[in-house]
Amino acid sequence: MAEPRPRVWVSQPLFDDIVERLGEYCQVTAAAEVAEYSPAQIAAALAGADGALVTLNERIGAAEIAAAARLRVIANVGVGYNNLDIGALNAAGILATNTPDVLTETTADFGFALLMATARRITEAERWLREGHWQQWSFSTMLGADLHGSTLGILGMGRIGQGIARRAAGFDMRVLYHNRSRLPQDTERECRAAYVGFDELLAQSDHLLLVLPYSLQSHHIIDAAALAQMKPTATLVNIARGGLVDEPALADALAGGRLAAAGLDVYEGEPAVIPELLALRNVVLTPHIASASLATRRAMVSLAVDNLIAALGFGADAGRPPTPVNAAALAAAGNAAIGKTAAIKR
Ligand code: 8YV
Repeated sequence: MAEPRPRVWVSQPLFDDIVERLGEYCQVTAAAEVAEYSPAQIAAALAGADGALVTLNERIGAAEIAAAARLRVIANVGVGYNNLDIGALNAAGILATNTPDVLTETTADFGFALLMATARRITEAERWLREGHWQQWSFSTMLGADLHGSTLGILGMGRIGQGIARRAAGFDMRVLYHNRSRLPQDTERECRAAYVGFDELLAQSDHLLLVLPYSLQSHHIIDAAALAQMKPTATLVNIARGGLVDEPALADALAGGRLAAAGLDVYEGEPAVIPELLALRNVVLTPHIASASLATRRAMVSLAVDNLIAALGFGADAGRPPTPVNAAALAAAGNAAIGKTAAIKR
């Protein structure tokens, strides 16, 4: 008798024509509508699955995989994977994959767009105009901050941070960065970026962009004390994860004139945004869309599908998913054949 085909759960509607590729190898259960799941619903969906394709909406930890005896791989559609408890997945021998690289340039574009909208008050100005406040042209309307000639600080200098630094050169900005580890000198030269300590980054930046992964260590890295070290004329832009910022402290600094403006694409309790931020005029708020160009979102789903197919042992890359997250940890634990082959490929 033929082996039963692996079962795969797709948690949200993605692009049908791309997700369809899974059907060649797997039995697919895909959400027909955007869904918000309780932990119990996620656990139930994973219980009979061999693989899952999920987004940042689905938080998966020990409880959600406790009954998932067959589960071998979770393919996350996104480069950030703080929705997954990697320790719990390691312990259960489950591979996680993410979608780096394919979203780098699109996300860096957006970081710059949000920075410009924030510094030059673009959305605030439009709102003001639409509300009928523009009665007469005036020299002092919507005065903002320049990008050219200013100092751009980048906190988190991975692929996306480097993409932003490369763009900043076109605006004649001085670029400073802080990162867990310093970049090789040739990369620093290519990005025209200088490494500084965290405190110096805060103190010197005219515009500070957050592009670092969220973890327990980076939780509220921008808190009241960090904000107090920034220039009162500075702008803060967050395209990484909401949990990096203490949002009430940010709202307080913005309301009190201790920070000029903020551009936020991500929120600690998203999709909820705290009322203190919603009430402010000097904040640009977007709904977590930094990677949302059609081409890039399609590429992300396609890479996640490739990961899933390969991790389940099919296709040209069988056993070697292109972008594993915890393959090395699984291999070190001698836990999964997938882990070993994927680690070698990386
Ligand atoms: C994704 C993101 O849209 O890649 C990331 O980490 O935050 C976004 O680009 C999101 O993860 C979708 O699940």
